[in-house]
Amino acid sequence: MDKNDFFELKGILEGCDNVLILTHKSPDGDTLGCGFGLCAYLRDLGKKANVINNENFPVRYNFLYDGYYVQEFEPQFVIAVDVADAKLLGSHLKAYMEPGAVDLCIDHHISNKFYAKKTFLDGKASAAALIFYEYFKAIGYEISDHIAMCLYTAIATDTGCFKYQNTTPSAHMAAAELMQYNIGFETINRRMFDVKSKGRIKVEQRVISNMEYYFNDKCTMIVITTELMNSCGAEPAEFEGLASIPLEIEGVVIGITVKQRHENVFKLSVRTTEEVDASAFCRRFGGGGHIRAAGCEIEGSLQEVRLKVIQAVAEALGEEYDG
Ligand SMILES: [Mn+2]
Repeated sequence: MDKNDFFELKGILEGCDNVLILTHKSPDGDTLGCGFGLCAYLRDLGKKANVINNENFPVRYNFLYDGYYVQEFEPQFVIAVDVADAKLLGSHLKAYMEPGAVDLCIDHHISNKFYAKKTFLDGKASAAALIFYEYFKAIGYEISDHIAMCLYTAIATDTGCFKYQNTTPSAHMAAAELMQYNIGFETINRRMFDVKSKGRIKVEQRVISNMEYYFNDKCTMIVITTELMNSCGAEPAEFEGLASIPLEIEGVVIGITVKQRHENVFKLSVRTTEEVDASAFCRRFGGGGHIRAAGCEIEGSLQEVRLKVIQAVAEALGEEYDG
């Protein structure tokens, strides 16, 4: 995106009113940071705007919506932030999945489906929030501490605290400038990356104690059955993002998380180090993704699924496996 794009975007945002800002389902720091940051900006311009999501806003991000209140108005303009596909809006927002229902989309996913009437896409941005950061800079808008906090949180979370492959010098530079505002970055990072709920610790405890090891510990697998989920007494959200755990063990080249969806349907999340292509691995089962992180769904009983997966791992590692 260049100066002309930002100038065009400025025209659109200054020209609209009664704005509905849509965030994606299972909302993360980027979609919420962009949503509440944009909302604060539009309200500062004297416009009415609300942020909506498929579900309640997660409590762990409550500092992003501290002081936020819903305004009364008839929506005239709909903006989706960090939403690559209208389907990702979630079932409660079905009305906005219709073609032409979203006026503007601001996003950074190269997989964007161009479902909105107008899309501003920067596939190189580590987070959609970087587009807003560059935009505010380009138009000379003085952001508040709150907006700085929203953007920082979005960039930090989408880059896994500046650790993931998608982290860029631009992300670091934006974060460095945002740190100069009163945002409490230390508290944000502690809350986003270090603190876990009691329920979550219980889940991790169960999952780690049941971890399965294969092929001289080069492959680790965790299995999350419905029965385990019910017996932990934890919230569904506390079972998210477990896929990185199998790869935390030294020497592991492929880490697999098997999660029961239905009686005979299991969802696989595969994480790998340099040696194995996760995307190719998941394509065998009709899935896909990135080279280090991919997913697929396999049908069958847990025993059948486990066997299929271990056989596929054996092939990927060039090992022998006779069941
Ligand atoms: Mn994002």
